[in-house]
Amino acid sequence: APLIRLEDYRPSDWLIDTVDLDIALDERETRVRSLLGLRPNPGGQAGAPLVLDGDELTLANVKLDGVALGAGAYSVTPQGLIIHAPPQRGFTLTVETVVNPSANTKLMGLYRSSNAYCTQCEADGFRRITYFLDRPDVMSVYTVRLEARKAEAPVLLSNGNRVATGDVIGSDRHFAVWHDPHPKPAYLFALVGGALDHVREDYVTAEGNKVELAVYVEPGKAGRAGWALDSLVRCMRWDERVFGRNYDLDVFNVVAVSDFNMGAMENKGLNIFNDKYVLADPQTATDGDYASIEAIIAHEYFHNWTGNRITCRDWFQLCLKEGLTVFRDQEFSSDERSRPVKRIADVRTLRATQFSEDAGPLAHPVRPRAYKEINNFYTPTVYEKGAEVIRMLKVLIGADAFKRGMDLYFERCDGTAATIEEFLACFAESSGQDLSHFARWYEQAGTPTITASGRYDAAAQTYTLDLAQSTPPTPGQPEKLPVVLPVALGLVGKGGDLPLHTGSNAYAGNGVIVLDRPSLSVTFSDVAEPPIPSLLRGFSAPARLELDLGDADLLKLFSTDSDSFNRWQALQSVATRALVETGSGASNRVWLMGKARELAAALDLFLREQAAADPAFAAQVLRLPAPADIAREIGRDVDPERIHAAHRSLSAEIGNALAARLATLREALAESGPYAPDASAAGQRALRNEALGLIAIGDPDIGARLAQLQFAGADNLTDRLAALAAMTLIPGAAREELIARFAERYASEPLVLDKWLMAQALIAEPGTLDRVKELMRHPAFSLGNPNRVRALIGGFAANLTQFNRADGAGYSFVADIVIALDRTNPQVASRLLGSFRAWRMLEPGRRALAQSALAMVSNMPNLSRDVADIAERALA
Ligand code: BAL
Ligand code: ZN
Repeated sequence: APLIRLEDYRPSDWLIDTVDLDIALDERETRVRSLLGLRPNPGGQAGAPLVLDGDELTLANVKLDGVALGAGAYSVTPQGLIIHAPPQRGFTLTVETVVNPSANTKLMGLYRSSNAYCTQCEADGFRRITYFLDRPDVMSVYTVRLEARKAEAPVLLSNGNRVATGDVIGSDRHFAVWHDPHPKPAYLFALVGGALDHVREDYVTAEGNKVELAVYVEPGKAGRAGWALDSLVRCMRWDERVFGRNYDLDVFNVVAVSDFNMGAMENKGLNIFNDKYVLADPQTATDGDYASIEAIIAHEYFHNWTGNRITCRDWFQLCLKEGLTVFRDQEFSSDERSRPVKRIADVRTLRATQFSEDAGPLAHPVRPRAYKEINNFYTPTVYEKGAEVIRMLKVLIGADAFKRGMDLYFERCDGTAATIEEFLACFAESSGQDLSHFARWYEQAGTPTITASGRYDAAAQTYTLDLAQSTPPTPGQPEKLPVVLPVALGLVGKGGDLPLHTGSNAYAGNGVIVLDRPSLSVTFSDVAEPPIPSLLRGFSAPARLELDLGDADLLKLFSTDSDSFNRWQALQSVATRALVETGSGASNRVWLMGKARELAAALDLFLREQAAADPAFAAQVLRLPAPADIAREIGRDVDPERIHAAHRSLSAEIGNALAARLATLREALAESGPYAPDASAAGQRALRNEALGLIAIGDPDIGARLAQLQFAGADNLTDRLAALAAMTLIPGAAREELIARFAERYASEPLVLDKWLMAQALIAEPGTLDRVKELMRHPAFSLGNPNRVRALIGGFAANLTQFNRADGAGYSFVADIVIALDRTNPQVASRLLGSFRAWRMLEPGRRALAQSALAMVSNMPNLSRDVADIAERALA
């Protein structure tokens, strides 16, 4: 496949102002008639042929200005349709194609899910519906007529506003016409047809426009659509209040489908969702699901301004809409729930997904410079690190300048396909700051490490902080330059934060040091006592921090820091250090037990005095860093079994030492009243269930009994699933029985059974591979459904010890599935292959086995571009 480079971007030679689609839906032969209003692009190359993209289409006929084109006037290739000598003026092209939605297993373009028709066009699926200039900088006004058998598809939806409906006289068919007045790129096109139930609500925007909101779901599931609708109303209000953004159409529809490659898609006025991120009731969704639904509903809605009205000039600018929109949804969730807890959860995700991507062969900049397959760049780096970059920008220029910059961006770039440069220019202007150095965050891959140490001079009453940064090499970028790191900090004394006095120009004055060079020192004056530095407060930059601070000082920060994030981080740092020492073989179990007792003592005090005040925060504190975090920290010659053993020992010792405290805590937190999904009730459940997990590891007998009781007595899925998860830690007949009971109870609930599949795939025991193979034969599983694959096979690939079995059987199993899946759904296959991203840091035996599994995939003939690209980059 050719390498597509940012530097080769040039504007389209042709523009399409209007698109009139007439689509007659049929299970096997959907006819698409497209009337394009074309004209030469003044910014393009004059006299160029018209090269329309197309993929797996059957062309029925093509007309120019209404006249059929002769055979010599055009060519059809596997990549598209070329009109050799189009007139050098405005003209219309009418193209009729036939597609088979039932045969579309890639879930890109028009396909069937359950009994409905739906589409997914980002990044380049529209070319699988009709021939088109399928690039985001070609923006058109769409009018769409949909027609289908009334019985098969009573609901017909597309983008924009519905302008007509009616019956097709003399047939069993009907139609609907939709018009979207906002010019948009083809990747935002969508249609839905089917027999669907819905819930609806009227909404009036702050500007006074009435909007009909609706959430469509499979028949019989309307009772589970309320939370999504409620979330939609809340995020619309929030966007009006916080970003001054109002909605701009008469309708806003959300549709849930059960076969979907991504989480959801922001098609203009018609968001299509993976049903996992819409459907919720207390019996079939967990607290985590409620929170994800709220966040993803908001994310897709927020795209209406950051993505749709202002879209991307090209796919290299993907972070322009994704990083910014993730930032916006994170802010929304922070305002709706607990800001510190949300930050902790987001940083956990960032480290687990983005830091690990950055540390391996798939590392790439937030704005990649080249790609072979853009679908492989919907990554944690583009999304989550992209959001971190925006967050840093806000810290650097301040909230006011950030807001003015956003307003300027909305005003200046509305209706355009923009670039990162245009985006940053708005903030340079609003802040008066030169952001050219900051822009390096978009170009340079890799996770910087900040090294920090401090010196107190009692005589001079000064404290000097030495900071340095470095970024390890990543593919294609052997040498790294310093980036702009905002280091939010405090100096913590006995009675809390000390005042910060400094004459340094690196000190921004608001508790932030800007580390923008290889190293710098900042001296604080009038420091009356030796302080403990609290650095990177709120995780002010997406970096690793190597802090010259002993465990005793960290534990002091844990109990006294005014920054909640750093309190949590301090304890995590002590635990991480202990697990790295033991997991790398540098220290033994006896030493680890000493550390466990120190941690347990600190936790005991914390739980006694503070857990009740903020259970959600306390739950985060109780959850130790995951074994995969420790593997990444060790970074080389990783032995997953040793890390796992250290993790278990530490957890068991803490669980044992805290047994009484955890039991009391669980009783104090006992559920009162029926289930409610709000953050406060969810926080209590989170803490109770975190405690249950520790008890299960510390004392399996008590843990098993508590888990069984909880399973039997629970009135909601959160608690039942937590009981199942705790039981999976305890081998034996009782576990197998609970697993069986769970499956019986939820036999008709595929999304719940996904969690059941995953819980089993994550069991850290040698029997898991066979169990997973067995589960592939379970009626709940299907290789054809992305959610099922991600739950069972994706779950297994995330199982540190079992995917990385010493005999390599985990690797060959996953590699075989990647190859099989590639024939039907390359996107899901390539995602799964990404599970190998950390292979280079393994000890030599596993490294060789992982490499040969990757090579086996890479050597297969006829691989998709998606899988070939990941295999090639992973092995490079
Ligand atoms: N644009 C793809 C799905 C999302 O990020 O919202
Ligand atoms: Zn998005």
